[in-house]
Amino acid sequence: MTKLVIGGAQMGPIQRADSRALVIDRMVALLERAAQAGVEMLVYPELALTTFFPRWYMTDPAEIDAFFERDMPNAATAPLFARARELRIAISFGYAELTPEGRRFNTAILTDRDGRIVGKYRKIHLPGHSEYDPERSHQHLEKRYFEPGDLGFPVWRNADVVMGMAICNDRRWPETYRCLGLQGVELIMIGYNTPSVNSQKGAEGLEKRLFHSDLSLQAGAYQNATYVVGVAKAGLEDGHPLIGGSIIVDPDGTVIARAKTEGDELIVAPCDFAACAFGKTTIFDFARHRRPEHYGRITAQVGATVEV
Ligand code: CDT
Repeated sequence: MTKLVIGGAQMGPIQRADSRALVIDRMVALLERAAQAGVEMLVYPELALTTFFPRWYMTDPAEIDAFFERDMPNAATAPLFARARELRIAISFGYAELTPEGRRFNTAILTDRDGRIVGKYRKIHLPGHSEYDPERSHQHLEKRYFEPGDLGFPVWRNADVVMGMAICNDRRWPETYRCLGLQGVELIMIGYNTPSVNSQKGAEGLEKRLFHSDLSLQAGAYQNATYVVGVAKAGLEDGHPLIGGSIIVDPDGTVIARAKTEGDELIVAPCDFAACAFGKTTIFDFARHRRPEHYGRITAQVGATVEV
């Protein structure tokens, strides 16, 4: 069975004025540190190339387009792909995708260890709202700038491991992990940008925000007997705080690496994918224990209905 050293490249804040070149330099620096640590698969955050722009209400298409990538790789990201290929490190990172047809997605790509893109995922669970909301302490306009992903939850065999991706809010939904689990996933990579403040519940506090992140990632790992890597973009972006708390979780649900800062920081864990087999063949042996004949509501219904 395969062993792979997995890294999480937590990124500190990216200010609105920061250029793509500056961000790529930081990503390459993290890649170099990862190579020193023997990392073979490195995971970067959601929307890794820009600030978390859905916090701003924008109407000017040119202003919005400036945050999106039309091609991947492109001139700005080429040095990252080239260095990853030289170092033989597979990478995944998130970015805002503008397709040739003018569609906009919150996207993550996956490369193999030769720097070729082998996978693409488009975020399915888009949180927030689409119009300016004066009731909130800050805006979260993902529903304004993106459409829901149209690629489902695919997996890829990469470096001999069954890998899947999800993005930020997807990590709070058990459906995400189970769709991947049903394809035998062994490593789920999830980048995130999570505001440190709940815009609708200011008293919630940072500790609870971090707890909910851990809870979701650990439950997803345990219940599907898979490694999960959650990687933050963290810190103060133009006065708006984002949580850190990047972690690597083993298939038992145990945290085996954790970031300590809210800055650019590498977390590393040697992962033995043989460890996925126990859960997948015992308590979470889906073929023996699942009862899909009772799960119809999961796909037939969106909101909860009270029928009693
Ligand atoms: N980026 C992202 O998906 N963030 C959400 C914040 C939700 S609050 C509207 C998250 O789930 O962390």
